[in-house]
Amino acid sequence: MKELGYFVYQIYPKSFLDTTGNGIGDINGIRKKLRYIKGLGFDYIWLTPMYVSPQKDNGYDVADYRKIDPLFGTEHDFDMLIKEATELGLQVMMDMVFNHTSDQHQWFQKALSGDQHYQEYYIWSESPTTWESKFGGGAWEYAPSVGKYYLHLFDKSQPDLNWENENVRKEIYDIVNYWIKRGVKGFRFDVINLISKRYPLVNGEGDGRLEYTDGPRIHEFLTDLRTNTFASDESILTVGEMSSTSITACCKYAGPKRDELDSVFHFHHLKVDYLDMNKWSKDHFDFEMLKDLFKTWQLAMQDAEVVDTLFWSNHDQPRIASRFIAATNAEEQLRKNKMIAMMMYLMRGISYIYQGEEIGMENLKVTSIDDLVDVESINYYNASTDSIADKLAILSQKSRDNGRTPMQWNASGGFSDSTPWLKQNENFTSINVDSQLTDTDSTYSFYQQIINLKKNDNVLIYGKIEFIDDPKLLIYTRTLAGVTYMVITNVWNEEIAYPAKFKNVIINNGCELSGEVIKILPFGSLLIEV
Ligand code: TEU
Repeated sequence: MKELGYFVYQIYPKSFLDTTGNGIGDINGIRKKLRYIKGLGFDYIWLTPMYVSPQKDNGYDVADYRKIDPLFGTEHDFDMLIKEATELGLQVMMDMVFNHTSDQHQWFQKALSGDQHYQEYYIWSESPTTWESKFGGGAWEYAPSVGKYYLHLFDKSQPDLNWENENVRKEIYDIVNYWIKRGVKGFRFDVINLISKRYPLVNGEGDGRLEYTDGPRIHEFLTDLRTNTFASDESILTVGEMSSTSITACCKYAGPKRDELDSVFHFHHLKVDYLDMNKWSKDHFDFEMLKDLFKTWQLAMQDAEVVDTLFWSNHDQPRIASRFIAATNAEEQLRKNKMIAMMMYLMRGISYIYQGEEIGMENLKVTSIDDLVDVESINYYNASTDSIADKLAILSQKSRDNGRTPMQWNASGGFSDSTPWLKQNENFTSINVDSQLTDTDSTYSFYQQIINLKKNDNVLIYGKIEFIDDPKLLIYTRTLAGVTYMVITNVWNEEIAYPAKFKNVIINNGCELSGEVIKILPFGSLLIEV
């Protein structure tokens, strides 16, 4: 399981670097920064969708799976990106969106104009179920030209594909093989555990998710997908994004036989600040839940020999630097950023770090709904009966756009010469790449240190993980061939004492080690050999 030591850098191209001056990041912007990414120690870059798309959901609404959207550059630019990345030792992972297409995809357009062959590519009903869309509202939309409703688990511009139809599955294999031929060495499959719907379609409980999550034919579909595509190349790394999944299902998706996927993303640990599982709530943090989730999932995945993934952020998440307990000054924030990195990336799994996390980029202060572009955020704003002030406060903590604001490259922003497609966080004057590159005590330098430390230490890559119960601290050990490391992390803005004994100190982030007990400052953390 050599991939346990891999580090993947996630790029959201629209917000990475604009080289044409149109306010939108592009492929040539990514090419310019490949050395920056390699310099941090990464093995892969994961690119979120850049295919032709009307951008209703920022590219997760694909209108042509084989074409790069001119918004991001040319086909040649893309080929050069693959070439240059590969030369630097960075493999390219593409994002494949196969639960749904855009309503602008020619399959759906043909379906709407009465072509029965293509109507069978989608899911239709005359009497829709009560399922809810993940973006709010109902999951069915009436198509007058067809006289039926079509299913859309996401936006109404994202009709769900009918995986029961063998023709659809074959189209998908062809698309994956097309990108393999172009030199892609990794795939992230978007909400892939939602593709098998349970028939006959019934309302089911609540929002209906049990009727299509980890559905009856999912393992068969994934095995067939693998056999017909990436099974041909052992070096291809796959990861499935799993929505509301279970440990049991994940142990099959990425089990030791590897006949489906190599690894999985699951999200329970990123809902510990949802009050009663409601995303649109604020000022909540359940530390016990976070601890239990890490322990339960890490141990279960280790026992089942499943490759887990380690991540705090992506383009759907608010910024981790701003989550959980707030820091009250810059010194605390820096310690918090370092603690956050140690807590996550020294566990067992492939690490995924999202652009900007390595410099501690923070959430936006949303002052008006006009600051935001994200369809999910706007739907929430329009549907919620909370006061405007509450809605803006909640969006400042939870909107997906918090994670999508343009990269902060230097003290003048550095993302684009013109107005960015999404407001840049005004704190770019103090939080930016330039100011951190040469500062050995910066968040950037710490991420670089952690990545290189882990990549060169088999204890941190393969070591057995065990958790030590503590009411206030999150503590775990990694052990291999008689060597044991301990990671101690304090998520609170208060000093905590812990009676640890150690042989060596590997990283000390804000701890006093001189007395009988270790004193851990607010947001402090420690990596020791015990
Ligand atoms: O996201 C899947 C998904 O359901 C969530 O991450 C969702 O955005 C979140 O729960 C909302 O609170 C994937 C993509 O990562 C996302 O950007 C797309 O919008 C979505 O699928 C549809 O393709």
